[in-house]
This record gives sequence, C-alpha cells and structure tokens, in this order.
Amino acid sequence: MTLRALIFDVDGTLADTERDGHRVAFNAAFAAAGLAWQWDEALYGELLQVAGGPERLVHYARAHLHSKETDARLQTLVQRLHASKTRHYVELVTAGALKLRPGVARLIAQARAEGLRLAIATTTTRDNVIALLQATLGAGAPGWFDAIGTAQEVAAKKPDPAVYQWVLDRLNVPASDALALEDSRNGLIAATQAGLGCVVTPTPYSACEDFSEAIVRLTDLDHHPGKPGQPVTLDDLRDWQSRAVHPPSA
Ligand code: XBP
Ligand code: MG
Repeated sequence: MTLRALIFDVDGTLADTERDGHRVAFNAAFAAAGLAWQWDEALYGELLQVAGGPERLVHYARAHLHSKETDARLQTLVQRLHASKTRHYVELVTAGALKLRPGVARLIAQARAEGLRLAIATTTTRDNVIALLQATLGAGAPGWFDAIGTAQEVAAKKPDPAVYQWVLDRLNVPASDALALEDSRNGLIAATQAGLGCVVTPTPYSACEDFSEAIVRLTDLDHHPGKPGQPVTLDDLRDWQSRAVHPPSA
C-alpha cells in the first residue's frame, strides 16, 4: 500500500466556502430574483445537511416554505436560481473573497514535488471549483489535477460514493493507494464507501458531526494532533494511511 494520490473535497476542505461564499451567493440570487428568501448563518447550517445547491433549494422550498408547486415548476425555478447563484459565487471567488484553509497550498505543492497524483471529488458545480483553484493557486492550477469530479460529471451527490468512484476510475489507482480529505460527515461516508481512507478537517458548521470512520480528525492541515506546533506532512499522511488507525484527535 503506497500513497499515490490525494483526493480533495472542495467546500469546507480546500476552503471554508459555505458561510461567506455559497450562502452569500444564494442570498444574492434570491434578491436578484425578487424573492424575500434569506438564509442566515444558522439556517444555512441546517440546510447543509442536504448536499448540492439545487437539491438544497428544493428541500428548502418543500420542507421550510411548504411549497405546493409542481415538481416541474419548482425545478424550473431552482435551475434559474441556481444558475444565478453560481454566477454570484464565481464573482465572489474571483474577487478574492475566499482563502484556502491552512496547510492546503503547502501540501498540494509537496504532493506535486513528490510526484503524487492530485484529484478533486466534490458535489459542487464545476465552474465554482475552477474559479476557486484559479483565484487561490493560480491560473494553471486546475491542470495540476488529473481528475476533477463535480456535479457535472456525477449526478448522485455525497454521501453517495459515486464521485469518488468516478475519480478513482479516472486516476486508475486502487482506493488503497489513495487518500481522501474531507470536512463533513456526508463527504466522509462517500469516501469510505468508495474504499478510501479519509482525513477529516471539520469546519465550524461540521464540527459536531460524527467522524468515527475517519483515519484521523484534524483542526487543519497545519496542526498535527500529536506534535504540537508541527504541520501535517505527506509522511504523516502516509503513516496514517498505512496504519489505518485513529491517532489522537486535535
Ligand atoms: C458541498 C455542497 C455544495 C455547495 C454548493 O458539499 O454541498 O453543494 O454547498 O455548491 P461537499 P452548488 O463539500 O461535500 O462537496 O450550489 O454548486 O451545488
Ligand atoms: Mg465539503
């Protein structure tokens, strides 16, 4: 078992995108459409249990607003709102509103220097991923990733493992030779059901979720749970992957 590939989730893992990125973009889309909908931080935390923006919108309309629209009419509205939300999100990200989480750029650089393959497995929209990679890592950054699995490549959203299976097929690497990095329970379930070991770096939104299946839970990639003041290195990831045990939580 050799570590040959790192597969990154995007939202919450590469960057803490939800509260100040996706949520803000959803609200901008609601306002632009003349809707009085408003997702505050607490409500958005609840809505995050539903993976995927379009699915989240449908859930909100049905479960919170008790919408009686037909499925077809609701889908039309949701598609229009979601396209607008994506434009607002890309604009925010391109303007530099979101930063990578600690240690992400360093580990990506280290992985590239040591010849590991890189991939993305996310439920979000492809345009959002490309914009985030370019705004934070540079115009050529999407080309560093051998597989970018998004909502455009795979319809089934996490916790379904389909996006991880798609990425592993593309990489042509067995799950035992790759590691997933996630921030949420939905993501952890998707990765582990695809046979991957998974390192979890929760966000404030996901901090109370159950991560018992994770190889390790970290505050972030710049804080090694067992070595105070030390960052997490590729060797640490190799070590955790090979032992597949649960080191102490940060
Ligand atoms: C993230 C998501 C995404 C974003 C919104 O989950 O659920 O849907 O919240 O993006 P994960 P879209 O990090 O597990 O991939 O609106 O483009 O779907
Ligand atoms: Mg995530």
